Amino acid sequence: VDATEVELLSHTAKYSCLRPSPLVCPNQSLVKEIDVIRQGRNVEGEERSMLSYSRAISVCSIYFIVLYNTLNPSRPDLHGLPFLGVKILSMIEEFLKTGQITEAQRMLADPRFQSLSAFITIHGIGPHTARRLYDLGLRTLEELERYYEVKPGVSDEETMPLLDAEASANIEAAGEQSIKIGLALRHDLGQTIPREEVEEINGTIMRELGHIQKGCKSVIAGGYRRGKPQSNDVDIVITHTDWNLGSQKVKGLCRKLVQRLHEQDLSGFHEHNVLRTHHWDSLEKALTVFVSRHNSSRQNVYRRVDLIFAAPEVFWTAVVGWTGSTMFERDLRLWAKQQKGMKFDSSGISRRHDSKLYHPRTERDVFKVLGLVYIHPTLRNA
Ligand code: TTP
Ligand code: MN
Ligand code: MN
Ligand code: MN
Repeated sequence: VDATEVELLSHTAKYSCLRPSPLVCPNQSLVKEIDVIRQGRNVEGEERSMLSYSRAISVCSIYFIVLYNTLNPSRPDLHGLPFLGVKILSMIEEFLKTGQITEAQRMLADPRFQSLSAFITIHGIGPHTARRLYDLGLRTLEELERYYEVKPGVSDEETMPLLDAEASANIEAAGEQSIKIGLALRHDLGQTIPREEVEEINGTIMRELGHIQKGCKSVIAGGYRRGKPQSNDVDIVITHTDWNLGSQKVKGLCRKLVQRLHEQDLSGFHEHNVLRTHHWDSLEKALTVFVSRHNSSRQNVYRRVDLIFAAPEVFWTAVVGWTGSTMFERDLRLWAKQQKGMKFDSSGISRRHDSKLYHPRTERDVFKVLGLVYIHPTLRNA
């Protein structure tokens, strides 16, 4: 990488949606180290600082910047790149010299960091709740189980009643219920899901959906679509194939499908839209726990499944919005707003000055509407 290339890079580096980001970058161990610091900021609720580290990671992941390589002893000059401030540059410098970053090592050894990091692995616990629990004196997941009176592995409906309408209306109660579910199922939900099983879960769900409404189709989005060999959950975006009447046909389907999955004993516990207080978009969706019977020789496994319903006019927008990565999505929104005078989210694309709506018919159309060069899903791992 020479000076002119760095200059070119600094333009595309500002928006990760302008450049290809493969799953694995050549600076993986550096990225891992910076990610510890990012996580530290995350659990402490320091969002601005966390975002700075996320951006630094994203820039360090640009695949043709090989920061350290025995075959490439002359390192590129990083000073021309955005998002790499004095502090992060000195950390990178330290890493290149010693293979470690002191602050990351200090963080890993910090008991508070260890507890908070463990707590947020639980479905339903975010950084804010994690800190609240820590302040109550709780330190380990076993202590959380006792605090919430959850028996590990026990997850039948007697001990884990379904969220009723009343609980759903009460965010506090719903939040607590999510945490109880998350704790009871933590050993299952902590396991990643292989691609083959992701596909099978999609197949089962679409078969069930077919009994309620014919003519629907789905795309598996999320990390699966970006090529991850193992996913933490399954994200399925669903629409109807009839461009003109589909919008009517998907309305209310989410609730019906969740109901049916439940009747078929396929959906363990549903928490309809209760997990997050702020939503990224206005699409109908269900964040569920699904009973997967993937391998007959194995026991049932609980899996997190997100079901997202979109009208045909916004289906591809929703697919792009739910494919991620989170950084790629963030930059799509920023790019649309800052460079195109448009608004992008998973539920639609519009022009700011007159609110004109765009209805892309393909994924490539989504990129075209936003004035972007198409980037394949497997290269959106910013
Ligand atoms: P996630 O399922 O949280 O993450 P992921 O699929 O990239 O990775 P994994 O599940 O293996 O950990 O989110 C999928 C994408 O959906 C994410 O990149 C951004 C988008 N998204 C929304 O649009 N709205 C939401 O509420 C969430 C949680 C995600
Ligand atoms: Mn969590
Ligand atoms: Mn996912
Ligand atoms: Mn998800």
